[in-house]
Amino acid sequence: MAARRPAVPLSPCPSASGATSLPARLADVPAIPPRTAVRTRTFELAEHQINGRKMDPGRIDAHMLRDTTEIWDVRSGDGTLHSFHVHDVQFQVLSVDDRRPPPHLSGWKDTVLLPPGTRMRLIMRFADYADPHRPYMFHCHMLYHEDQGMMGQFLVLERGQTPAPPPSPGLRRHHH
Ligand SMILES: [Cu+2]
Repeated sequence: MAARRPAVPLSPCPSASGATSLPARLADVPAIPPRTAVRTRTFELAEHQINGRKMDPGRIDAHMLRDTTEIWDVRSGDGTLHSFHVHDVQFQVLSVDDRRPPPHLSGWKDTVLLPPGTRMRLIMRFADYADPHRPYMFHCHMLYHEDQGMMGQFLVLERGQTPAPPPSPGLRRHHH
């Protein structure tokens, strides 16, 4: 089969009259109302730990019921740049240091950058994928930090489910 190559020089797309301008309105992001949150959890990232604990595959740090909404109050507490990444859900940023988030933090996120001393309130709904055996991770996404243990795990449960004991560490996989 003949190799396909782009024309040289490239010509503009036939309908390119508005191609360099963004539409006035991008995707709608329906705000998750804070009053729907059933609890607030606090996470301080410092010294390669979260809330003073390193990742332990044998410890579940939080459980929540499927179909509930929570606020996670996250802070970089050691004068270092961190980030915060949550598996399973996408979240919205309610506030950055008690102010409304800037435009680039107003959409759906799965990771936020946490400058030193910064506090962000995140809101998330655990809408899917309850499983008493398989926890989800949350962690700083700087590889060195997470590898040092700046990570925790949570289980999403159906009403009436009880958490299974965590499997042995050798059976566990984590992907970023
Ligand atoms: Cu970090």
